[in-house]
Amino acid sequence: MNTKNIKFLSGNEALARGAWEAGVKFAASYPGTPATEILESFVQYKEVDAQWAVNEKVAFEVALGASFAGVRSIYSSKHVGLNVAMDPLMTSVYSGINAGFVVVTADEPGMHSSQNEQDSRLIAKFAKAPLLEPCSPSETKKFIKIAFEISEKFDTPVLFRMTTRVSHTKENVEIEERKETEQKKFEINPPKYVMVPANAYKKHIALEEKLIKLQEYSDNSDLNVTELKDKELGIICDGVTYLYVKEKYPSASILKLGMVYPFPDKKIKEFVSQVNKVVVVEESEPFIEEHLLQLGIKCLGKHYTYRVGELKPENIKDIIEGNPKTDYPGPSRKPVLCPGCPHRAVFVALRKSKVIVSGDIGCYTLGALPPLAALHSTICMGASVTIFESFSKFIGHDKVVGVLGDSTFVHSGITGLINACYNKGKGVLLILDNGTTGMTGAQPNPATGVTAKGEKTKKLDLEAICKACGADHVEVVDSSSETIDIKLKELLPKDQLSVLIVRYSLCKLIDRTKLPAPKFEAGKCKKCYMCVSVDCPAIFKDEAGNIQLKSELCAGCDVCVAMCKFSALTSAKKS
Ligand SMILES: Cc1ncc(C[n+]2csc(CCOP(=O)(O)OP(=O)(O)O)c2C)c(N)n1
Repeated sequence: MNTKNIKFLSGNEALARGAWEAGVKFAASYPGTPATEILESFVQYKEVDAQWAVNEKVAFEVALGASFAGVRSIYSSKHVGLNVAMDPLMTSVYSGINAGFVVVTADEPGMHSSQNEQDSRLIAKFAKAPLLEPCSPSETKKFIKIAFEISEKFDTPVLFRMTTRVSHTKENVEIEERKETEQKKFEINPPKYVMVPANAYKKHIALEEKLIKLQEYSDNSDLNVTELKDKELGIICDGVTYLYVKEKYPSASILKLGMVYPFPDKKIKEFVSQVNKVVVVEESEPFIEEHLLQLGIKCLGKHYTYRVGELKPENIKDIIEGNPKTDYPGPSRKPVLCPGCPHRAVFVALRKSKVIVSGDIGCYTLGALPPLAALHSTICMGASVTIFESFSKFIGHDKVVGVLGDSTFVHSGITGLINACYNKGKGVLLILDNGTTGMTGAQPNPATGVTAKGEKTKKLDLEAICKACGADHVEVVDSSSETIDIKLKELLPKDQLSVLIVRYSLCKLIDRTKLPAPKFEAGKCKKCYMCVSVDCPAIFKDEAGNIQLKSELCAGCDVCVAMCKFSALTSAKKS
């Protein structure tokens, strides 16, 4: 092997590399674990116009538009992101594409950083789109190229399912040259591109016929591989599970599905006829298992307990022996806001005010955890504003506050704010504007004024847009607890909808500017523990009940200093 042609790549990096080699010219995404690094990897390729879109629906549509315009194009997001893009997905399978179009969804079994676990294989069946699923970074690079070929051969978007382990595992991957693709002409063709009922009806008939052809392809494709060994045990699996099975049952016969939908029915039946016991080993939902049952094939699937959480190599034996899962491992450590995070002071003020807080998804969701415990609902991106509208109507606008970040506001908060203003909602909405998409690793968004490629661009004026949405009062404030406290007291009783844009000069984590840690005088400490109630990793109570301040972790925000009534903690900035 020529080592010059080898790169140590994660699954996400291999995916971007493979798509680049396949001549992709456009990539759009919205950040989200475990998919974020896909778009971040595309940024390095000058031939690819790579963009962070404002949300996944927009990302999907601009990418589909690029395909219609004639260039190979790719969409990527985390699993819940595809929910946001479901509307265009469901109809783009009717219209079909022009140049190859691949839709990547990165599922997160175990939800290390998500609000739920979803199995996107079910979306393939629902949307009637083919779905490919690799087991490793090398296979990801190989499969993504095939995905573009399938897309063009069958005139369809192709779903490409990654999972956390495949996205984030690294291995040596053989790299190849880019194969440039000619831009295809966009032919005006309303029966194909205009999905009104009369056209869509015909397209639905065509789609059903296309699925039969895709099933034939799946049956004949090398993406689905039979490995016949010991005929006592035949295992059907897909994705990373294949590697676990190989590790634990190296002598078993295996049918590995790389094209999971449409199912290769003939290959499945043939495999089953050659082995004595059939077991399906799959992560998340019993997608393959249920299909086998539909085909009338007797097989052992997994106990329902394995639908929750990641599948681990050590689970394989229990699944094959039909044992339920007995442990649901919890998170290994409590997530916490970074030292110096300006969100902290806001939640200290919200906790003090005793308001009910409808929250959202971002770093600030950590304000829900004790001891801050000042965020009381989180469902999906943008839902802080809409739930806040109903809270304010049915609980009282002087008792509730909505909180979301700048990226989330642009993603799906704006429509909620228009709705709240239009429908006469009242109360106080806080937009925590740290100028970045912090939670997913500080990607720029329209309120940052920088593109994915790091170029300066038009910066969204949050104040102007809130006013245009219909907010009665819009004000930019700093993030100190005192300011938030004063503003809440002033604005909550008012019969109006107020938006407070809590603007931080810079997210301290990204800025890395460290201000001096406060001084701590143990002799003055009365052990009231108010300082540790701000939930900062830099200040904590030791086993003996004494306060410990780790100055090497401290970012000098002084939120703990403000909590100390006995002057045991004093700001180093003042002296
Ligand atoms: C539909 C969907 N897309 C993406 C994500 C991943 N995600 C979680 S929070 C977040 C945005 C956070 O940015 P912001 O609202 O500015 O808050 P910050 O983390 O900077 O405080 C993203 C992209 C998600 N959970 N759901």
